[in-house]
Amino acid sequence: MPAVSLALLVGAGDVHADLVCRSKKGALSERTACNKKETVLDLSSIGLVGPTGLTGPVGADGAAGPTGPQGLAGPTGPQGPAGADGAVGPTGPQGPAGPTGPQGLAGADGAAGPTGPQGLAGPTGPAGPQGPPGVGPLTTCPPDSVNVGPTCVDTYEASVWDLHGNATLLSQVKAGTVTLSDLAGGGATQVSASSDCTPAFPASFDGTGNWTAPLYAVSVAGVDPTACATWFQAEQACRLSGKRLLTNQEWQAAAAGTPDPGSADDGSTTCVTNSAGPANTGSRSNCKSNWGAFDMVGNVWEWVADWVPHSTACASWGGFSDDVMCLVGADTTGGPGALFRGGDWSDRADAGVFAVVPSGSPTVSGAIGFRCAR
Ligand SMILES: [Ca+2]
Ligand SMILES: [Ca+2]
Repeated sequence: MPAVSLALLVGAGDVHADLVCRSKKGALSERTACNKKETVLDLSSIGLVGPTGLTGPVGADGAAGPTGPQGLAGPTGPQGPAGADGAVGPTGPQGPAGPTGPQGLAGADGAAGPTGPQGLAGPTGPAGPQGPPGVGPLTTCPPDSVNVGPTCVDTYEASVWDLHGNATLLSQVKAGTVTLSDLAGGGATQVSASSDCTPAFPASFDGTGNWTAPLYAVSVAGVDPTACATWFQAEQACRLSGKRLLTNQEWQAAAAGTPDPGSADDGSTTCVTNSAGPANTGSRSNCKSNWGAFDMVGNVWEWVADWVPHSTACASWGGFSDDVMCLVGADTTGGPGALFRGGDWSDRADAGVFAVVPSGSPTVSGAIGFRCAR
């Protein structure tokens, strides 16, 4: 090895040289690395290693390093200014249906429909009220009367009473339940008893029937029947008791079957047809009609409702009956004739169920009484 080159190599004191490289031509150079065409010279092989050389000059800057990793994101910046309004968007989808509205006004009536079928029969209604007396076929009469077909005929000749305002007695009279004891106990007094026609009818119940104080006809046994009554008084006394006079036909019907003793009045059980005076009605047990009415023959004559022309004479029933019959002639001046029936206590043969006299004006009285009916 050349000395100079070696001196250079070891004398320079270059501390940066690590290797000594020798080219193929034998040139030596100190490098940190040898290139491919050089070989590394083993200094130990030559047995010489010099002192550390002087510090070499500053080397050139190195090449730029690779790019570093991305840094952390910075803080969010302030909000920017509002942008311009956008364009109108497309039409949205249809919304849901709203709630149901209130009911509308009623419409006008429609045309009538066809007639429907007949409905079922309704239930039977309650029984109706009792019909008026004498209209229907009554099956039960009040206690003061007997059934004669459709009519309730008083069982006894009428007695007329002043009840002096006793309302209890009046209700009993109208119901047909009053007794002689009730009348006496209730302070009632009889008017115009037939034996002597006293006390007379008062002026407040005179012969015209235009009364101002009421009197009442009653059907009770054991009392002297009232007589000396005009037709008008008899008719009003019946009406005030809720009754009426019998028609001539009704009287005839109710009298049927009554025994006719004529002069053979026994003064005890027979009809009163030949006695000194009237008897209490109902007292002659055998003087009873087929229907149960007493004293329709004799005792006192009895007004009936019917009027006819006032007759002028009496005749007879011929061979049919011995009873009196006065429907003969017509008085053209004397006013009407109201019928009275049956005879009185002194008529003997003239009395009977056919005895009929229309010759009395409705305003006469005498031995004429009456009976009522419903
Ligand atoms: Ca009589
Ligand atoms: Ca007779």
